[in-house]
Amino acid sequence: MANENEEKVLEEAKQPEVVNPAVEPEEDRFQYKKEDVSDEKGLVKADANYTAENIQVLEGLEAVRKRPGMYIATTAAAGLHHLVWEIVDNAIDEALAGYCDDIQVYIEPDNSITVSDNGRGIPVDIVAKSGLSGVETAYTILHAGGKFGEGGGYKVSGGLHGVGASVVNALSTLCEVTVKKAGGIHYVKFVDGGKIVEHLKKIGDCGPNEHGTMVHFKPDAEIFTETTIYNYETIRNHLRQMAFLNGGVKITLTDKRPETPVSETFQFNGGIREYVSFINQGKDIINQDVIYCRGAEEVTLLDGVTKEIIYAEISLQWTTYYNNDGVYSFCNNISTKEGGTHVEGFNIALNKAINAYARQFKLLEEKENNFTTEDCREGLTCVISIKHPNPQYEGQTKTKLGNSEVRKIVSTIVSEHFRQFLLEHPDQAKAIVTKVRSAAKGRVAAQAAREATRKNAGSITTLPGKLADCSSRIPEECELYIVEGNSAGGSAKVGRDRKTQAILPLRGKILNVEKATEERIFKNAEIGNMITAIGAGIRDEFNVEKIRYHKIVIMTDADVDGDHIRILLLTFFYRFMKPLIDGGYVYIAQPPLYKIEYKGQAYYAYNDEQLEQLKKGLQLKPGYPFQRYKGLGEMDAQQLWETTMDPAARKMIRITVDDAAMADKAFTDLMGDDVEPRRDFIIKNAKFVKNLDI
Ligand code: TSJ
Repeated sequence: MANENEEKVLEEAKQPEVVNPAVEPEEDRFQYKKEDVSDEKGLVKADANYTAENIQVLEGLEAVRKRPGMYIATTAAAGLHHLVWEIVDNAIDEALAGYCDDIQVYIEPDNSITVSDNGRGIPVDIVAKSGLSGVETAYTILHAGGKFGEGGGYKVSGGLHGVGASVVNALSTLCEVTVKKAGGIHYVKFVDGGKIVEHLKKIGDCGPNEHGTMVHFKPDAEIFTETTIYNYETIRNHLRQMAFLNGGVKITLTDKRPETPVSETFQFNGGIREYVSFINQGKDIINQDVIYCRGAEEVTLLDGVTKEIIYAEISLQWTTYYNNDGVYSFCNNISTKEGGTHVEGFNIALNKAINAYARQFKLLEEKENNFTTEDCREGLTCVISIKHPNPQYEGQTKTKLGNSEVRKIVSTIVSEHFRQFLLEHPDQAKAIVTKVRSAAKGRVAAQAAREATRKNAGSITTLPGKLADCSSRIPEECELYIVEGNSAGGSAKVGRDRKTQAILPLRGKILNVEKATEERIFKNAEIGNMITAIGAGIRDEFNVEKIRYHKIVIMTDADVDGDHIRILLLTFFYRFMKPLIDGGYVYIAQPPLYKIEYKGQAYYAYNDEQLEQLKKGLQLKPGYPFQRYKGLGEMDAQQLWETTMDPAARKMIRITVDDAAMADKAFTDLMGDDVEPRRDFIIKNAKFVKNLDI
């Protein structure tokens, strides 16, 4: 379409004149009402063309700026990243509609973001409803969603963060959209939270077969007050997950901030099958072939007329592990952390199919009880991904899928494919049933030990003898130090603040809970002590409201053994008291690595850089002696308090898990028998460890 024609259409539709914020006071434009038009107010004549509707548009974006929390939940780092997810989602939708297979994401040197795709390009012609071009509709009308053109599938990414490109615009100081389509390059630019600089305009020609959308935005530092710096790992993990969940789509991330840009490409033609393989990397596998189930069903929406299709995909594979939290579920590419009807449907079908198969082939005797769902899920890694036109979310964090029709759809699909797989692969089927059977046996055996542990949990009289408890009973102010070795434990007991700090020394290494059976875990004294001291039970029965300490601090030596113990402890908390990690109650103490004595005064350094700074600051001669701590035991009580335990002076690392799948994999890598991966613990954990000064 020719440029002049477009401009004519715009004119005819009585579009607002372009406003140049450089020459106009911004406040006036936002507060402007029709009856206020007057030269005295210093408004340029062009403003008279504003219609009520257009004002609403602007006010809409202003509302987002006033209360950003309503639209992106947080203006902290997570919110900053949500802007990227939102824009990328739009490109992924285009890929799901079948029109795009290449998405590029750039972190620009100034921490702005560029996302481009090779899709059809956002429609550039006028949308009847808004009277604006498709591009401007998407960018200025709240919840315009993806339907700014005709046809095409439903917008999949309409869930938690599917807030619309307009929200990104509202929260950015700069937003540029370039669309290549039908031989033309079209461009529009917004500034200062969505103020249009000049209407969408054809700025050049492109080849007749060239098409795509490119968006560049810079988040507003006035909104994102905590940080405007993007985290490479966070973006990388999210894009990798998107590539797994949308098999075949190629997503490239390039970080242009380093001198030499860093680039990674994700494309998984196997989709969620490869996702399961990825999560299971390094684990011993029960069934070599990842089982894959997929199907779709047409439903009529609440209006009784519109027909839409619900898609479901499930892939699963068992490992020899003992965990039963390996089910990762998604709706419209959003993680449903609290599960929901899709997971329920899966559980039902899984349980029925395994029991039916076991009975049919006499792997389960007539007199024996059915396997439970818990038995079936031990060691199972499973990804459930559904696409739903009208998802309903429930639960505390609104991450639980509520649509009841989904239960049946998923269970039917899983039943069909899974039963067929079992029949076609008798060896793998038998291996699965054997695994499930051993889980059932373990469950019965663990029951007794579990009973015993539960009876003890929470009662003060039975607190472990090794625990030096604090005197306060206010969990919010109480801290539990879990200390490697008896000698360091002794120093900690003497040096601590007795009112708020409790000490639990650990003797040697604790059990690797990921490799041990549940029965052995319950019989392990060190683990029993921790469960009792924390006092809130474990697993399903864990009640975070009952924890006796709001800070659980792991204090180990800065050596390989210390690393190992720390990882074992984290694995234990992750597997048995996950809400403790989710709630940010777990910390790692940071003891100093070096001490310099100078003029009767002790100086500490926590890393090599600090050591160098210290030497410089004190103007020490080369060769001036300093002590390198090999373990906590080398510090006396006073030193331990001053450097590591005194809340006023200490530094600790707070553990957070923001991606269960990632964490599970990291733990598994670290659990391996190689020393190397364990050594890189802190580096690897950059994924889910946040530095915090406390
Ligand atoms: F919205 C947005 F700006 F955030 C954005 C949209 C950002 C990015 C990176 C890509 C996209 C986008 C939108 N890519 N592709 C599309 N496609 C459409 O908007 C589109 C194109 C054609 C038709 C049609 O029916 O002809 C329909 C749609 C929804």
